Order: sequence, then C-alpha cells, then structure tokens
Amino acid sequence: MAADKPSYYISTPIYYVNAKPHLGTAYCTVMADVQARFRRACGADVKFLTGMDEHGEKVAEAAEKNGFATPQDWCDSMEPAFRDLWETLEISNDDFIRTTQPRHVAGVQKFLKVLLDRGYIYKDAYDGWYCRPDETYFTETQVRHHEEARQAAGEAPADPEHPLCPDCDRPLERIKEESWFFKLSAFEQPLLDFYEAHPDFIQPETRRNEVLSFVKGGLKDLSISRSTFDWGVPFPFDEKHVAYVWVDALLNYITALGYGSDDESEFERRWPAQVHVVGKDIIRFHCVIWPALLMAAGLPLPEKVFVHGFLTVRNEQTGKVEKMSKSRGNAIAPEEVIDLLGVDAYRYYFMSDVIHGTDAPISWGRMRQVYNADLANSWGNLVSRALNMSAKYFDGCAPERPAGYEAATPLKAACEGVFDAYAEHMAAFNYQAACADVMGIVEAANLYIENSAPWALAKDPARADELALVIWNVLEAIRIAAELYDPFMPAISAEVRRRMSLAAVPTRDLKAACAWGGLAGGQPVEKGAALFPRLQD
Ligand code: ME8
Repeated sequence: MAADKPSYYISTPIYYVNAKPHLGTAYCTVMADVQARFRRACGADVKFLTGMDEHGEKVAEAAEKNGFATPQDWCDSMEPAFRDLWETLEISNDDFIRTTQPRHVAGVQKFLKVLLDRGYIYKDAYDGWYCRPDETYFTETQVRHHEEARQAAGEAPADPEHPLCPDCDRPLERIKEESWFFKLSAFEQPLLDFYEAHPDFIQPETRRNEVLSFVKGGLKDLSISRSTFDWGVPFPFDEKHVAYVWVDALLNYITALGYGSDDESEFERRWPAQVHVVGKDIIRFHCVIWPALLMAAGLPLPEKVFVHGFLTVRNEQTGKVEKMSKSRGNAIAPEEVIDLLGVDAYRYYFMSDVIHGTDAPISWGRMRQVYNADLANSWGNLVSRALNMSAKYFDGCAPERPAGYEAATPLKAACEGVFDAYAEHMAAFNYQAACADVMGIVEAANLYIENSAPWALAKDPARADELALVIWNVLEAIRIAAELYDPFMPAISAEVRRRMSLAAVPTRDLKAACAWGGLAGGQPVEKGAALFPRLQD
C-alpha cells in the first residue's frame, strides 16, 4: 500500500445471495471494474470492493427450502457462483465482503451503539407495509398513491389485504411488531442542504432530481430492526432484535475498511469512498438512508453515487419491457454471452454500447454487430495487419523509432489530446464516449495504412525509411490504443503487448504512456491468431 498515492475507493452493491449473478449484476460489477482499472492506470491506490448480502428472512427461508441445515451453509454454497464469475469476467476486486463475516458483524454492532449513544434510534411498535422480495418498507400514503395510479391506468384493483409494491408490483405484507426506529425524519433538511452543497453527489442529474423530490416529499422514521426471525446481526443492546437487512448491508462499505475492528487505520485513510456504483432500484437506500445514517453517526459522506439503469428484456407474453432479474425468471446467464463473444468482447459490448444512466434493451443481434464492426473489423484487424507487416518487412521485429518520429503525421495528430478527452469521459462513467475516443485512434490507423500503402513502399528499397516511419507510427498508435482499451479488455490488451514484446502489466501512468514516442522499436513482434474471429450473422 503506497500511502503517497491518493486512495480511490470504489464499490459495487453487495448482491443478494439467493440468486446467482446474472447479466444485470455482472453489468454493474464490470462497470465498477473498468473504473477501478482506469484509476489504477492513472496511479491511484485503488480499493475496489464487492461482496454478498447474506442476512434477512428471505435467505433463511431459501436455506430451508433448499434443504440446507443452516442459512450460513446456504450462503457458503452460493459464494463460488459469485467469486468464479467475477474471476472469469476479469473483475479486479481487492476485497470481497460477506455480511456474515465477523469483521462486518462487529462493525454493524459498533455502528448501532453509536446511533444509540447519539440519540438517533428508539424503540416503538411498527405497523405497516413491507415488500419481502425487495426488503423495503412502505408508508400507507405511498401504497395508496400507487394503487390510485394503477387504477387510473386501467388495472384491476389489488387485494386490499395485499396491495402491490410501489417499486416492483408484487404483493405487500402487513407487518406488526416491536421495532427499533432510526430518526430518518431528522435528516430531511440536512440531506437537502448536502445535495445542494454537493451537486455531483448523485449522478446522473436525472437521478439527482428523483432523490430531491423524494426527500422534499417528507421523510418518516425508519424501522431498522426485526424480531420475528433471527438471521441477522443482533442488536448489541437488545438481542431479541436483528438489524434490518438494509442497514446491515449498507454498512459493508465501512466494515470492509475495518470500521469497528481493533485497527481502523484503513478506514481513516480511505473513508469517505470516492464512488458507490449502484443500480437505480437501490437509489433511495444509497442516496437517502445511507447518507442519513452516516450523518447520524457523525461520519463523512461518500463523494459520489453513480446510478446506472437496467438491462431490460421484452416479455414475450405481455409484450412489456421488463427489468432483467432472477426473480422474474427472465435473466440471461453471463456464460451464454461469454460463449458467443468471449470475455473481453463481452465487457466491451456492455461498456461501450450501453449508456450507463439509462435502461438498455439487450439484443443478440446488436452484440454481434458491435463485435464484428468494432472488434473484428477495426481493432483486431488493425493489430493483425500491422504486426504481420512489421514482422514481414522488419525481419520479425518492430522498426526502430525513426529519427523523425516527432514530425507531424496523421496518426500522431489522431493520438494527441485523446488522453485528456478519454480521461474526462472515463471519470464521468461515460464509457461510450471513452471507447469512441480510442476507436478514433484505431480508425485513423486503419486509414493511415490504406493511404500510405506500406506494401507498395516495401517494394522500393529507396523508400525504406518511409516504410519504417509508417510501420512505427502504426505500432505506436496500437501501443497507445492497447493501454487505453486495457480497462475494458484487459486480456486482449495484455495479449497485444505480449505480441509486441512490451510490458506484461498495464501502465500505472496512463498519461505518460499515451505520450507520442514511447515505442523504442527494434523488439520482436508476433502476428498471432485473430484476436476477434468474425462472427457469422
Ligand atoms: O439490491 N440491469 O442486491 P441485488 C442492471 N443486496 N443492473 C442490474 C439488474 C439489471 N437488470 N439487475 C440487478 C441488492 N442489477 C442489495 C444491495 S448494497 C448495500 C445491497 C444490479 O442482488 C444493479 O446494480 O438485488 C442493482 O442495483 C443490483 O444489481 C441489485 O443487486
């Protein structure tokens, strides 16, 4: 750990253990991974956290239904599904937190004590609506408004005993039990003041507006304990109660840094997080409840919550576009897409073709199209042609960096300034634009090859210097593009560098690596097999 480098702490949601990861969960995890890799390439001391959310009534029920002796056994049996997929997808997380780990339980208990000592929790009776699949409480008013909206849209009235969830439209349950409450209502104004003072806290802007209007609508105190089951973190001062699963889960972001342990130095060094990456379904938890809990505990708030949209699929029966989710039974397994595209192209497709703030329909046709156009025909083809020509004309090597390498060429012009634009797009999670920046280099290189026709130059010994300049220019552009593509396609970039006898690992100083002239030349190069074999339509 290098204390002189700035810490960059980034997280994904911790996923529910009851369902295996699918394209949606993988989408969020890859998105955070790309950012983590980019920040490392820029020299930051990155901590990238993901994990599993293991407590709650649903988990205890699933364990029983699946014939496991304990909920813990059930959670343990699910861990490989997550860890293995993340490894396959080249997810570079530095830590993997599970909410059943002692380090997490200790942190949650400390936090609850802090809330009690600071006067922000109290015991009362809860009587209200609860969505079990979403683990979310709803007020009478929220439920009534939703029902009115449904009926206004011509839908049949719901069973009054089980009105429908305002978020997911599944039946709610009435819950009556003694509960600890968090004084969320005390944070309405402090939250509004915070959003105003930190306009970048919630991104994109549309999501920010959604949160603002929710908070302005008024906040009610939140039930944060359950006493009718025991699969959760016990309240240290009232063992009959376990922490509400969301309060438990949100705290993972600090317990993973050692909050509540004997050594809180990492917590002190890395908190607050630079960004939590989450889907739009859990925006209120991350942008309202989490900041309020932190304020109540006297802790700083994360710098940013980046909210992405959903991958969607069309329901063949109803014709409606739905969120892809395991519980709706419409989820596509990541393995299916990996079989078609391979891992790096999978990552590239979801990161370059989906605008990360909005919902995106998934289509196999579009995946093929993007793969063939961007990867097979443009990037892969460029690498093959260039390495092939270099090996052929320069005796298995790259030409030496020519004396006039600093002179203006179309390719040098195409590479200059790209880092700045790319870095800005990456930092804003605008991966589509960042990939387009790199594609600009790739296209310029393919065009430059066409226009300078190295195959013709190679026939004329008097033009050997010109040939060396052209091939060196193309290899230099490939070197730069491979570094810029590395966060998206780490294995392919590593393979390109290997074929060019360059460093095995990506750069830690991306800006410097993108400066024109870095390729010394003279080293062996290898054409190798096609990086992206063309897919049939
Ligand atoms: O909510 N498209 O866990 P979860 C895009 N345990 N992203 C999707 C998606 C889709 N169709 N479906 C899921 C939980 N996701 C809690 C989180 S954090 C303290 C606790 C992604 O397993 C998206 O990022 O339901 C969403 O927010 C997350 O998975 C929810 O995962």
